[in-house]
Amino acid sequence: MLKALIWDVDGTIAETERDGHRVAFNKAFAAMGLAREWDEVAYGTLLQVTGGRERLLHDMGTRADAPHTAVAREALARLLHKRKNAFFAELVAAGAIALRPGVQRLIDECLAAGLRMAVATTTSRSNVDALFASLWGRGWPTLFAAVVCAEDAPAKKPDPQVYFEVLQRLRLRRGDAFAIEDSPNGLAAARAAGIACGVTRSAYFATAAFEGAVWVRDDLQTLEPMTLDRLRQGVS
Ligand code: XBP
Ligand code: MG
Repeated sequence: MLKALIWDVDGTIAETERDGHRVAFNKAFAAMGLAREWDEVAYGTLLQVTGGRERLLHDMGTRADAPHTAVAREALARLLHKRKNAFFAELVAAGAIALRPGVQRLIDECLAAGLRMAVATTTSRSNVDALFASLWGRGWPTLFAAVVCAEDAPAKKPDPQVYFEVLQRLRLRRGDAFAIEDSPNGLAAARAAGIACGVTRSAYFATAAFEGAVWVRDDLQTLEPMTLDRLRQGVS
């Protein structure tokens, strides 16, 4: 029986990538005097690399103006990532990012049906805290029974580590949970953990293939008022 719904964050709960993280990365580049800007298209390609610091390192690997040693690149990536997350927190605190359609209704329905909510994300904990505080206020932790972030599961999606960690914290088996993701890497992570997964397409993955998803939707608004079976099967 279904006992928990596990949420991805970036792209699933909110469209954070294009209007949040990308903008914040560009502010960090400018603040550190780097002549670099990730436009919307380029950022879409970079999203194949999960993890902001890993994304920065990957980009440096393709640039002639990047530091030459691995140590110097790592140091720059850490600094930029820290600045980026601070800018991201400022952006979301200013209300720049809203919940995606249907998210609140699904959370309300699941909680009313006795399901526990959890989070499985490759983003930093500070980003989750800033975003969720802007969406639900400082009391947001009461909504979720487990929140697993990059610091708790350093092997980023598509690695299933983050999902295994959620299951462990909830003391559930994989068949007791259902995941919601927006990206191929996220779907792959949930599937590798043996967790059934539905996909709500985000802006950057509007045309991606999602083989193995239980269902694929443009957003969660099109999910009919739910029964637990409907959630699993995507029946409407
Ligand atoms: C999200 C990510 C993150 C965010 C930025 O993936 O890959 O890296 O882009 O967050 P998912 P950080 O939606 O699968 O969790 O900069 O903190 O990594
Ligand atoms: Mg995502």
